[in-house]
Amino acid sequence: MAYQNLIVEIEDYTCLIRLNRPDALNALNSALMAELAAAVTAADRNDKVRCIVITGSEKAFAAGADVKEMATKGFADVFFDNLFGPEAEAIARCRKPVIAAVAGYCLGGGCELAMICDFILAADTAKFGQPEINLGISAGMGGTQRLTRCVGKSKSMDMHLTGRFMDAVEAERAGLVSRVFPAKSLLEEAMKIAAKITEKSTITAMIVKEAVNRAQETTLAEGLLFERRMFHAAFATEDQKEGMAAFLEKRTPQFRDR
Ligand code: CO8
Repeated sequence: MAYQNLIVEIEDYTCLIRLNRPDALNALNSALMAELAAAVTAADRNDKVRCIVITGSEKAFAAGADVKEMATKGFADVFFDNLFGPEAEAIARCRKPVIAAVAGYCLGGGCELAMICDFILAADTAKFGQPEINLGISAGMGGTQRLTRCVGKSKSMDMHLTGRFMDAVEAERAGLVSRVFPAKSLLEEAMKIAAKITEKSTITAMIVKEAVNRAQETTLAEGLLFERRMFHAAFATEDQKEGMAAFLEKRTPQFRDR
């Protein structure tokens, strides 16, 4: 598929998706979101992909939903369009690991998109924020829910109510970001981390993703039971036999996703 707002490359089992609206700081318009949902869904179904990296430019991961596109819309327009709901859900439904590599502005819908990903790597230039309140709206693609689960109620309220930006150091301290790199090496480091993930059994990586996500969505008792059952299920895979045999034989495992 030819994309107008993305650059998509697949190499060595990693699908790199670059948001590409440089004139608008990668603002998320309907066309970009539809392409992104399609690209992530295609990568999820592609046997040549084991990990996905979503990134933007040096200046911006994404400066939010496209204000120019939204400004004149009324309630009925966004309600019947279900603005960005299906696209966000399609990205969240991806079963393979998805990494956000964030440099520069990561605001509003951009921050929400990064939080839909499984973890966030940040450049030291990254600025996170939910400034929707300045536009007379609230977050609408998961910000009030995911940021709160991520950084706790107090900091989430602060971010949403003041619209202030959080730098990479604060974001890492707060648990929004897993690691911070110098801006120049962000993408290289993100691709190295993706490559590490592609060496694992993709079946196991997908089980891990499902189980960790359960922690956000269910009770501790249900989550623990789900984890234990998935742990038991892993013993039905050839990759478990290979992983344990390789450990005992002091060699690198050759996973076959079976
Ligand atoms: N939408 C559209 N265009 C944008 C956006 C945006 N969010 N952000 C930047 N741009 C455009 C600017 O209009 C400008 O274009 P032009 O040159 O044609 O005027 C270009 O990008 C460069 O921007 P600036 O000149 O403003 O660059 P600065 O470096 O001076 O400032 C900032 C950078 C601070 C990032 C500034 O651009 C800014 O504040 N942007 C808006 C940030 C914002 O409010 N984001 C939240 C948007 S609302 C949202 O995300 C809702 C999410 C819910 C979606 C789900 C719906 C259900």
